Amino acid sequence: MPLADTGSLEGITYEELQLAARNHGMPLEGLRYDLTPLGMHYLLIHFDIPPADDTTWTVDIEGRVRKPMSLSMRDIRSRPAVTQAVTMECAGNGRARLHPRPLSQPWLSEAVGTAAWTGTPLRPLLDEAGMEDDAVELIFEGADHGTQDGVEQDYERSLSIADAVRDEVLLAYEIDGRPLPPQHGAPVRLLVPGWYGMTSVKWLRRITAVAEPFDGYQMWAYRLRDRVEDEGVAVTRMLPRALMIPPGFPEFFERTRTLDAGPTTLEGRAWSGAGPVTRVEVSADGGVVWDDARLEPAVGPYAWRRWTFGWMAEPGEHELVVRATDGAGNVQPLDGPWNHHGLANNMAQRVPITVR
Ligand SMILES: Nc1nc2c(c(=O)[nH]1)N[C@H]1C(S)=C(S)[C@@H](COP(=O)(O)O)O[C@H]1N2
Ligand SMILES: [Mo]
Repeated sequence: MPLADTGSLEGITYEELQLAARNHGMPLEGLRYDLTPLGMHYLLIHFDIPPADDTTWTVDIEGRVRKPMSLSMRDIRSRPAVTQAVTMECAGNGRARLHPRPLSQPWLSEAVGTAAWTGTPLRPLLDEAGMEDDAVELIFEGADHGTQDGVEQDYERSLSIADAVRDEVLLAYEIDGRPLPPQHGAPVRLLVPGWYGMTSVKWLRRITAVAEPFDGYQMWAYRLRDRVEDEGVAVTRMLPRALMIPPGFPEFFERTRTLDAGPTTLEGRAWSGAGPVTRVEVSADGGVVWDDARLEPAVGPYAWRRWTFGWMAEPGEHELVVRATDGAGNVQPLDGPWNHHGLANNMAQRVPITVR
């Protein structure tokens, strides 16, 4: 049985609480805005936010390149700039609704946000550095440091050259027209639109071209596997998801919802890493009968789109459910899928509500 968003999380651990207090989500009423107000965007920080001095920071491009480079923030800011609206979601979003609950950051559904990111495209920098013929991947290294599962590391993720040279991949240094705040990766981060957030390495200080696929800890960790010893499948682009602003008003502690009977407009946002979603459906009876929601244009090619749905709320107990379908034909499932780390779980949101 899928847990409702307001379902019980028996036995939540101190360690999960500790992570939840550091890494906040976007309150779902934030789905109201095209661009998530700064500070309301979700955050995920594995270790500590590292100190960063804009005036001495460099991003070094090295390894299997013909001309290694060391770029200051002044160099990066003086290059051509692009601003694009991007919806970012944590691959662990929805984790805490799985049974049994994988122990990590206990997201319900709120690990998402959309921002206007400004940065310089990565590709021209790679062209200037000149990839050696045997280069297959780039490793992006953050300045944050810690241990996870006993492995001491700087946060590092890789991308294939083909994925890294796409036009939309940026070295981003502004969010919503302001310098990146420390928690979002100041002074500069990688931004990979369409992918789950783990790939957009914050506090970026090194890009290393390598001749072998990178198998660092954070590459191992983001794989779909039933058991920890399985090889698994790499997590890459975001699966489709629709979310709704919980209608009516909440009870403070349990977050249960109450709504007055009558016509009401349900609304929310939907997105996918395979391009804009093409369909959003709403059910008011727990997922038996579905009707199409109305879709508004996407905020950008890599950003969510708003949906609305007119609902005649009749007195009684209801369970609202919403699900998205993307252009590649992926439909949000009603259950699971369960995997060892609780990743890429895009099961449909359920909102129990009392109509009075
Ligand atoms: N250096 C570094 N980059 C990182 C992380 C991190 O812990 N360290 N977390 C990743 C994960 S898992 C996510 S979901 C996104 C979150 O980005 P945000 O906090 O700006 O929303 O950053 C990614 N980049
Ligand atoms: Mo994440």
